[in-house]
Amino acid sequence: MGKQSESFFERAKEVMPGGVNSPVRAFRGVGGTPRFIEQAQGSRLFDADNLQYIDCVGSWGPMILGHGHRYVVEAVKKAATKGFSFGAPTIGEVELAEMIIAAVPSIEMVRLVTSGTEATMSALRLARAATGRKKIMKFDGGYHGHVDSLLVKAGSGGATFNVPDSAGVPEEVTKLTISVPYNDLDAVRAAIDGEVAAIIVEPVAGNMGCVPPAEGFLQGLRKICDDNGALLILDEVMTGFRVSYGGAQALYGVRPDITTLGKIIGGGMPIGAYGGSRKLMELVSPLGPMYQAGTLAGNPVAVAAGKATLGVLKNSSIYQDLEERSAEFEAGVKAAAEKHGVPMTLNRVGSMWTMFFTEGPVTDWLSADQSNRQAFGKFFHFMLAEGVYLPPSQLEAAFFSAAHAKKDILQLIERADRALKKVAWEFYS
Ligand code: HOZ
Repeated sequence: MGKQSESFFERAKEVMPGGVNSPVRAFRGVGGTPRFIEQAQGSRLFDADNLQYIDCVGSWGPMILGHGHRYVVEAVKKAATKGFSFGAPTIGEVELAEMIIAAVPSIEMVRLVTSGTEATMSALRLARAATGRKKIMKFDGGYHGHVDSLLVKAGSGGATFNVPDSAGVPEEVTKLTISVPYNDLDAVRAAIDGEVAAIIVEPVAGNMGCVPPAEGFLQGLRKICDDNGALLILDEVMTGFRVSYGGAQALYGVRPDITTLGKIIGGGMPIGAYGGSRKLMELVSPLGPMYQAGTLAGNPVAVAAGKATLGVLKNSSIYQDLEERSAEFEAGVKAAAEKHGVPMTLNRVGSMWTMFFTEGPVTDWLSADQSNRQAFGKFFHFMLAEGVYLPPSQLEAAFFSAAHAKKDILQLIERADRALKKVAWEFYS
C-alpha cells in the first residue's frame, strides 16, 4: 500500500462523503484504503504510487475494449477539438442511435441521457405514462441506479453496506414498489396485480454479484407482463453490448417493451439511453406528453467515444475471444479453489463474473448473501497485494476486456491460486 493513496484519501475524506463520489469505491465493503488511480492502459491500472494492477473492474463495465483503445482515444480527441457541448442536435447522436437500433432487437427509437440512473428513472416514467398505472415491480438485490422508487431491497452499495432501503425516500413512493426474489416466477405471479405498470429486471443480475437468469425466467416475465397488461423493462445498462452485441435480449431471446442502456455505449464517458417501440417512444416529449430532458444529453464527446467503441465491437471476434478467455479463467480458478478446499461459486455470463465465497448455487439475493464476506475481503486484499484489482465488494460483478490477453488470464489464475491458499489457511483449515 503506497503513501500517496493514503494521503490523498485523508484529503478526500475532508471534502467528500467517505472520500468518494460513489460509495462502493470507498473500500468499506472490504476495509482498507482505496487506491487512487492515476492512469490506465489496456488491461492495467496504475495508482498514484505507481503500483500496477490487472484491472477486473473496467470502470464497472464500460471499458470492454480495455483502457485507452486507440480508436476511441482518437475519436474523443477529434470530437473535443470541435467543441465539448452545444445543447443542440448533432449528427453523431443520430449515428449512435442508428447503431443502437441496428444492434438491439427491441429498440425502434431511442433517447440518449447522461447516466444509467437517468435511463431507468425515465423508463419507469414512460411505463407509467403508457399504462396509466403507478406500481413498479423489481427484484431483491436488483439495482437500477439511485432512482427513489428503485432503492427498495436494492443491490450494489445498498446491499454492500446493509442499507438496501435508502433514507430520504418517502414511504408514499416506496409503497408503489414491489420487490420479489430474483429467478422466482411464482413470487412474481403471486405479487403482480392490475396496478403494476412495469417489471424492471437486470436480465443478468450484476449488482448482487453476477447472477444469471434461470432457464425460462426472462420468457416467463414476458408472459406474466403480457397476461397482466404490464410492460417489461430490461435494464441492460450492464449487459448491453457486454454479453453479446445485441445485449442479453439477443442472447436469451426475449423482447422487452423498454430497454435501458449505459456504460459501454459511452465507451467510458458518461451516457445512458432508453428505447423501445416507436409507439411507446412517441409518448416522449416533444412528440408526446411524457417529459424528460437534459443539458448534456447526447454529449458530442461521449457520443464519439460510444460510436468508436460500438464500431470496434461490431467488426470483431471480441465476444468469442472474451468467452474463451473468461472460460479459461473460470476453470483455472475453480480448480484452485477446489485444490485448497475453499467453498467458492463462480457465476459467469461471458466476460461478466463473480467469485462468491459460498458453496452455492447462487441464484438470488438470499443465496448471494450466504457468501462469507470476511473471506472475500481477505481474498480481495491478497489479490490487491498480488497486483489484481477486483470490485471492492462481494456483491458486485467483475469484468474482463478485450485487452485481457491470455498472459493476463494465466497471471490471474496463478495469483488467485496463491490468494486462495492463504484464504484457506485463515478460514477453512
Ligand atoms: N454502482 C456501481 C456498481 N454497481 C459502482 C459505480 C462506481 O463506484 O463507480
